[in-house]
This record gives sequence, C-alpha cells and structure tokens, in this order.
Amino acid sequence: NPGASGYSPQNPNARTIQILDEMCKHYDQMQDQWRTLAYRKSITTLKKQTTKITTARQAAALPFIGSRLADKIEEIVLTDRLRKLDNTRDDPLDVVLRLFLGIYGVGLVQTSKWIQTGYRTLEDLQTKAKLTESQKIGIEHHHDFNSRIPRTEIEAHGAVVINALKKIDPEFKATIMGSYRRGAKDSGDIDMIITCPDTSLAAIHATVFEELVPHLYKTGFLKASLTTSRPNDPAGTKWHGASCLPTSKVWRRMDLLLVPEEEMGAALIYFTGNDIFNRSIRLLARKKNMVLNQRGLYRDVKRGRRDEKLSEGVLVEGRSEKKIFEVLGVPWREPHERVC
Ligand code: DCP
Ligand code: MG
Ligand code: MN
Repeated sequence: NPGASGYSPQNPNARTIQILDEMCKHYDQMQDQWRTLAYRKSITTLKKQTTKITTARQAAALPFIGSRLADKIEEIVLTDRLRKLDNTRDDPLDVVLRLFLGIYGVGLVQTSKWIQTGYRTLEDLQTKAKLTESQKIGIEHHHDFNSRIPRTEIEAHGAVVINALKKIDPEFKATIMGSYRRGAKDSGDIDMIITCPDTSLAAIHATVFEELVPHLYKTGFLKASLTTSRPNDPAGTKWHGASCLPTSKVWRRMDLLLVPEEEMGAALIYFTGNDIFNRSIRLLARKKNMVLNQRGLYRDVKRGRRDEKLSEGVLVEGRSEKKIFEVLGVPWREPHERVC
C-alpha cells in the first residue's frame, strides 16, 4: 500500500528495503517473531528516509535499527545482496522447515520433531507420520492454502456468506476483515466477523454452527472445518476452515469470528490488525494501566506479583472502535494506516 506506507520505488533506499523485506518474510515464515518485528521496524524507519543510507554507522543512528541490522544494511549497499538471505534460500533444511510450517496449524515444535524424525517431504508426512484430520487437509491443500487470494475473489467468498446469512436471518451482519480491510491487494485467507444486534453470543453461535455452516456445506461452498470453538472460549468464538467458489477448484482458508454487538469495537480492532499494530496498541493500553483484548478495553485489572492477571477489571469500552482509540488517546487510524 504505497499511499499508507510512504514507500515508492523512487525511495533512495528502495533496494535495501526490498532485500530486508525478503529477509523479514523469511523470518515470518519461520515464525521467528522477534526478528520479524526487528526487520519490520527497521523497514518502517528506512521508508521514512529521504536520503540513501549507505553505512552501518548512519543506519545505527536511526530509530529502531540495531547494530546487527545496521551491518546488514551496509552489506546490501556494498554488495547488492545479503549473504544470509542467499544462504537460507539454498539451505535444504530451511526449505523443509518452510514447507512444514506452511501446513495449517503446524508450528515450530511439530516441525522440528518431524525434521528430527527424518521427514523431508509432504509425502513423507502423508505416508509415515501420525497426522490429525486438520493436518491431513492442510497437507492435501498445501499449495492452495499458501497462495495469495486476490481482492475480487475474497469479495466473492464474502458475498456467499453474507447472502446465505441474510436468508437465514436478515438481522445478521457479516463483514470482511483482516488484510482485506486494511486494503491489501491480495490476502492469505478470508477473515470475517459475524454479529447480530441484541443477540447473545450463544445465539449467534447457534445460528452460525447449526444453520449457516451446515447450509454452506450442503451447497458445496464449505469444504472442511479445521478449528471450531464453543461460545466464550477466551481465545474467541470462531470457525476456521476452507471454502471454494463454484467456478473454481482452489480451496481457500476462511476464518469466521463470532462477536456480540457490545464487543464489536474491540473485535474490529483485533481482526483488522495487523498483528504488529495490535501488539503496539495493546502495549500502549498497558502503559496507561488498561488492558485491550479482542473483547474490550478494561481498567483496574488486578495483577499478581509476576504480572499475571488476577481479575478481568472493569470494562471501559467494547462497542465502538473509535471510542476505544479516543479513550486510549490514540489519534484515529484508518484500517489502511494500521500497517507497522
Ligand atoms: N491477529 C493478531 N495476532 C495474531 C494473529 C492474528 O492480532 N497472532 C489479528 C490481526 C490480523 C487478524 O487477526 O490482522 C487476521 O489474522 P490473519 O492471520 O488472517 O492475518 P491478516 O489477515 O492480517 O493477513 P493475511 O493476508 O496473511 O491473512
Ligand atoms: Mg487474513
Ligand atoms: Mn485469518
């Protein structure tokens, strides 16, 4: 999103940014949150520069760029490449790691176990490993689930859900969230919030799980369920699965988040993201002695000696996205501006 980030190919640091971005994507795929964050921050800093940063010393003097990243910036400027990036591309074990981490619901622990056991291909896993049902689906549709979805296709998937829901109960509302709401030209999955005025989460849950999902299975639109949850699950009430348009053979990942009206503001912030923006706005809430999660903004949360949460605290605001920004003293940011 060039408008929001200020990035353009004319940026004097465009080439540096491009290589750092590839490295960042690599760490993101490796689920290395710290390095991903460090790279994203330094990229944000570089995008704001109006002159070309050519030495490690110059780079290290800028905000959010540590000495090791500064050295890499100098290396890129001097050699037009980054050895570390070239190495990870060629390292056969890194290729396997990326492959396995691309399976839905599979993390670093599982991946390392498989690699230690000697598995190197998806076929190894299919023929030798003990897999959950979700992992089997994730492997069978590995290619589909790891390809980007253009905005128009996201809209088509969204419309199927929205129209089906309208027929079941016209009061229900479904909205496309995630990177789509931030204006991305393509996305990794289709994220949607489902809500209904004056309706409890339990009732929303019943409508979605007993009517909407079965109906969409019957029409052939929904293909598989990967994760489901009960109402009031602290991790959120959700359905994760796969959908497919009648005009296509490609299965897409779809995430539905079920939200009661009084929590819509907090849920909109959470499900718009991005994840880094969420982390920074939550940290800011903590600094103001509040807690922001996907259900609301709370104050007077009691914490124990090791900073663990002892009580929920008092709800300050949950319903309105704008109001949560206001209470936190954060100037409003349009979804497309919430990219860190
Ligand atoms: N989210 C978060 N922390 C996470 C995962 C998700 O705060 N660890 C929030 C922010 C994300 C939103 O949920 O924007 C949707 O999650 P996705 O994984 O679907 O990410 P995006 O939609 O942002 O990107 P993509 O295009 O890869 O799906
Ligand atoms: Mg998404
Ligand atoms: Mn998602």
